[in-house]
Amino acid sequence: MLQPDLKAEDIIYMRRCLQLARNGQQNAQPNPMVGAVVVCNGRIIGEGYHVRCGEGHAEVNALASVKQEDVHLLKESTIYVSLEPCSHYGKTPPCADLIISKGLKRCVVGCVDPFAKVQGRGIQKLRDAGIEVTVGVLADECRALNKRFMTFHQMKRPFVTLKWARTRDGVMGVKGERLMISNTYTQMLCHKRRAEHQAILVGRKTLEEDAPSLNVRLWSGRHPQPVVLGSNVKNLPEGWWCFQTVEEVLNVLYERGVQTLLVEGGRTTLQAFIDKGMWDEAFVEFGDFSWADNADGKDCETILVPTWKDAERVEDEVVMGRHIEHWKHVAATE
Ligand code: AOF
Ligand code: ZN
Repeated sequence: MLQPDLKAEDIIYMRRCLQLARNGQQNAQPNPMVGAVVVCNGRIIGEGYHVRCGEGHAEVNALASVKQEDVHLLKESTIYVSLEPCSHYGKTPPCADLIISKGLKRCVVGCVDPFAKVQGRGIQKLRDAGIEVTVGVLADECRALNKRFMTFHQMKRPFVTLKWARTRDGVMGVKGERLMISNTYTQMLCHKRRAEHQAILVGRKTLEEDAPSLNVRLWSGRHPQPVVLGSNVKNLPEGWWCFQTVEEVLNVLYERGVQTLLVEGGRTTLQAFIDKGMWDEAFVEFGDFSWADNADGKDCETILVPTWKDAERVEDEVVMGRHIEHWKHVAATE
């Protein structure tokens, strides 16, 4: 439902903010992706986005892009920002102060910044300075764009992504054997996924039996921090972190500022996160065979996929004919 005072042009310019914000996909993290547009009488006179963590925020870049001959128009202009302008001194000075000093007339905000040092204070600062502020234009889309950042700050834990591969008949693994379900293409995607997370976790059994390296080899990007869940872990590799419970994992990662966690199994570990309701998205790769057809009458003990509820299917990713189902936890924050 549209807010009664929502103007059609506000939606158009907020869409532009969202589009600009997405340009920060690779380098803005762990900061959010944010876009900003400066508009005077139906004309965009400046725009920008948050390019890289540590550098200028979207508003700074948008205001810096206004041409010298248009600077006098700022007093009649509206600045659109997909996230509330900040009010704190972080790596950069507060954007709310900049907007006030430039004398803008109006500010349209997509959604409130959940970061504890901001949380509405940027909006308040602008209002106190006499700037007309509209909040909540395309709010759901603005929040969804930064779902990881939002979850981290609102839930005070990392955004948790689960990942597993299964045969058509629901087998994830076979005791005493290595069951290969992924192919070259889906492995590449899996490494891309790793590069998109700050930490990656497996259970003690997976570490001891498979000795996975959990790094990014088939894609280019940063290696996530490897973590193992379990007690009495033997031969913990150098640089790995080890925690005993799901709660401990999430608390410590939050304290250390880790916003995203990829859980790659095995079944017991995945089920532990599901049972605690501590997951946000899941990627399930479907292999192109059934275990039963390939078992050749072998009497092996199979490990079946985890069971869950509150899971909603979003969309499939198809990689060279392989389906990777994408699910989200319906209780999760958007
Ligand atoms: C904005 N506009 O474009 C972004 C904001 O360390 P800093 O100075 O970069 O501040 C990071 C925090 O600022 C981040 O956690 C989030 O609350 C906010 N991000 N704010 O006004 C932007 N990227
Ligand atoms: Zn800012």
